[in-house]
Amino acid sequence: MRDAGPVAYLPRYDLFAIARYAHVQAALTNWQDFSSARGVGLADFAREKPWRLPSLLLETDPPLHDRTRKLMDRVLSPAAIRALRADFTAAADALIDALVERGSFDAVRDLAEAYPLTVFPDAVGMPRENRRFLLPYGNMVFNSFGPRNAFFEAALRDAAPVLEWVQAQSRREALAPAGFGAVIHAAVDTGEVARDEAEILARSLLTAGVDTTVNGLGAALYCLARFPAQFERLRADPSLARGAFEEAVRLESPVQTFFRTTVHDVAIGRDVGTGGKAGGDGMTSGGMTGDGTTEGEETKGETTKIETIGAGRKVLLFLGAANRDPRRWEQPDDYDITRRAAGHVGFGTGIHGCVGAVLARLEGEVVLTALARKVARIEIAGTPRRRYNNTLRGLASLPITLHAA
Ligand code: OVM
Repeated sequence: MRDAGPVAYLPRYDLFAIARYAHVQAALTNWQDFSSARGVGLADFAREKPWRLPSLLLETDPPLHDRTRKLMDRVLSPAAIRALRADFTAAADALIDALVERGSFDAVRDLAEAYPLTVFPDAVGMPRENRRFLLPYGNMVFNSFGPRNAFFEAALRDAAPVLEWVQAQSRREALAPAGFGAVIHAAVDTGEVARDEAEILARSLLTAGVDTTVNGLGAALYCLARFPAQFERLRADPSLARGAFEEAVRLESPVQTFFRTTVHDVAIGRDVGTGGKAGGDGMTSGGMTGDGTTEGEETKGETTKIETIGAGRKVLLFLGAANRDPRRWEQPDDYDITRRAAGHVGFGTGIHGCVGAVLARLEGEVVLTALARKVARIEIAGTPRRRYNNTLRGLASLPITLHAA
């Protein structure tokens, strides 16, 4: 799809696809042309009723988004995250000690799922019971951004029994007086958000806080297991842990795709340069009408077609493809923990850029630091199994053996 041009049309789902780094980056930072309010999945909320109340964060545009995002920025502020560091580090050290002792285990279930399922609901202020219910719920939501295919239907069946539970956990009464949930609900008292809005914002944490980091940690473990020379470098210098996690998010891109909807005609495909040295933003909007190819343009020896996407069309942004675009990255398919991975779009970018990225990065850092200090070698001990999802890329199972340092 990258090589097909700046934009490709996918007839099966009647949508446009953008897969080159420069154009994905430009679309993500252009909320004026690329709206989130009609849903960031294939379903167009202007035509079909959403299966749940839309997220007040993910599935909104300014000005509503500015108000809710401001609150969530405060909930997940650097200071709030700093306060968690000691507990998150202790939990990572304890878990890795226990797993080294055990030797062989499933890196997905016993580490990538186990770690976020402990530390994240604690930080939110959730009760201990039934935390695993967050997994089928997240799996369902991320499948629901895609077509109503077999993955979607299976995920819906798996999640049906926990839908009511998730809703109940978002309520003020269900959440501890200290924690992210309480901070959201306290904003009702100051009039910043309404009570029903606070519940939907708390739901965002429960939706987006677990499966994402499970697949981020899973990606990092899978990379370190497959690239032993990189794990050696990490062991030699555990301060590379943050970079090792970031590079895994770039390479594997646990969240592969998100949709936007054009609010008017949008022209795509002007020369946006290569290698991130882009001059223009790759987009011009308004004024151009019609559909399909408008004209060809010569740019540095490469003919770039300018296409106009009509108003009200779904556009699929391929974050994973952008993160491996050879126009932007050297040796894009290599896992290199000292690469300058900054600028990757694995956490999105722009006004909808991941609000929880600071927390994800803390989880990645402390888990990889513990591995670097306590483990001499990570051995793949069985056949990894993929978990297929319409949005997420990750594994259902990764049998490994840890050899103690
Ligand atoms: C939300 C939400 C749900 C899924 C993903 C996400 C990656 C946010 O409910 O706000 O961001």
